[in-house]
Amino acid sequence: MIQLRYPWVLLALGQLVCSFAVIPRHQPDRSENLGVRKEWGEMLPKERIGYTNAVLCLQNLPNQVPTAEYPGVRSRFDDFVATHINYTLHTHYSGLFLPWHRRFIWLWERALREECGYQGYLPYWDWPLWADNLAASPLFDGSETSISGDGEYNPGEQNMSGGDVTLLRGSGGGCAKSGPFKDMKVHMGPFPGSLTSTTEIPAPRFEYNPRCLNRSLNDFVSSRYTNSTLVSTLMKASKIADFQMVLDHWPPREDGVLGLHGGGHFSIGSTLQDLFGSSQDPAFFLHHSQIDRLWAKWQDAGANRRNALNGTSTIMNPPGADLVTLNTMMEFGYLDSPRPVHEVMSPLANGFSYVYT
Ligand SMILES: *[C@@H]1O[C@H](CO)[C@@H](O)[C@H](O)[C@H]1NC(C)=O
Ligand SMILES: *[C@@H]1O[C@H](CO)[C@@H](O)[C@H](O)[C@H]1NC(C)=O
Ligand SMILES: *[C@@H]1O[C@H](CO)[C@@H](O)[C@H](O)[C@H]1NC(C)=O
Ligand SMILES: *[C@@H]1O[C@H](CO)[C@@H](O)[C@H](O)[C@H]1NC(C)=O
Ligand SMILES: *[C@@H]1O[C@H](CO)[C@@H](O)[C@H](O)[C@H]1NC(C)=O
Ligand SMILES: [Cu+2]
Repeated sequence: MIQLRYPWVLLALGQLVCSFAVIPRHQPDRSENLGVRKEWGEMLPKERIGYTNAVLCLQNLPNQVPTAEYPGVRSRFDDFVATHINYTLHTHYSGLFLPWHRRFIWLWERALREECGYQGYLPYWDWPLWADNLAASPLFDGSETSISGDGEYNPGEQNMSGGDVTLLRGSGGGCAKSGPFKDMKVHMGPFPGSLTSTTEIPAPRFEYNPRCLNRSLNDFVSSRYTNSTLVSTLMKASKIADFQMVLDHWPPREDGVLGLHGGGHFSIGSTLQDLFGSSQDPAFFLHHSQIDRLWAKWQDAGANRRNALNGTSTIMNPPGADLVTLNTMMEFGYLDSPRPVHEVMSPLANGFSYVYT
């Protein structure tokens, strides 16, 4: 048995949480066309191929993050990988999780459109539709119109255990066998499963370590941790602290021990499971699009939700960490200038102009 990665590891660390509630003010930005982000299965086959071709295009464009300082960065795609690694310790299990990832995936969508000629918008992975059979989903069926499916069967892949919970191994555990990302290389990681510091990015940091996209579809995990019951529990949260808890299972609960966020990461294989390096699996952006979608719908569904925040700007909210407010600045390294949290609280303001189906 190997130790489960981040959802368990982090339980050892302390926490401190807090929250804000501000009156919603929600003005659509009329200066841009409205983008409609669709579920993968709703997109036409040629639209799906348009998306995956644009991702492959980013993997072939030159990086802007300097390789001299960040040796693993070899493409424009890797600019996003290094940025995610660089800010992981601020933007996960913290008050910045939702706001930071909203802008991060929007920057990704913009790069696909502006640098690779993608005509559509960011798709999302609606977990419950396929939670009982990932391999049958249009996302992970391994066809040319998927985002690649299962990996080669790896007899060495182990069940995972943490606390008193065991997750059975998935059906792959090796390189993605087919589909558009069969031959892609990830360049950074893997990162250790245990977090030993909340302030230092662990080795291998930004080292160059080329390998394949590693997949292991895992219906055991998806059916228990990304199903419709959990999504409806999420949407019934009355406070942002509860919403974040159902996403990230804090504190641990038997009926949702990974949280929906961790559940998605653990459903697809070791590349997506890596807390720091997970954005190397193209499924990352569709997973986070779904998280952003549910947050946007939740924000729309009640007074005082639009600007609600809870947590600090450090992973696991250790005592003494800075509380996140609407004026907290978020950093994006080489991808964007720093942005205050208040700029991202609506998908229809401050340069954002998108809705979800
Ligand atoms: C954040 O949420 C937690 C859990 O509900 C709560 O105890 C805490 O008071 C909140 N923080 C603030 C500042 O409201
Ligand atoms: C995983 O756990 C199941 C159920 O306990 C068991 O049947 C199986 O042998 C285990 N597999 C491995 C690889 O440990
Ligand atoms: C896939 O990931 C697993 C878990 O980290 C690892 O044991 C295995 O060697 C990897 N397979 C390949 C082909 O990279
Ligand atoms: C979702 O999973 C939980 C366990 O995590 C289970 O209690 C519930 O029945 C499941 N719901 C569906 C629709 O499968
Ligand atoms: C990493 O973060 C530091 C501190 O904000 C910043 O100076 C640096 O440019 C960032 N690097 C990347 C690749 O994002
Ligand atoms: Cu992330």
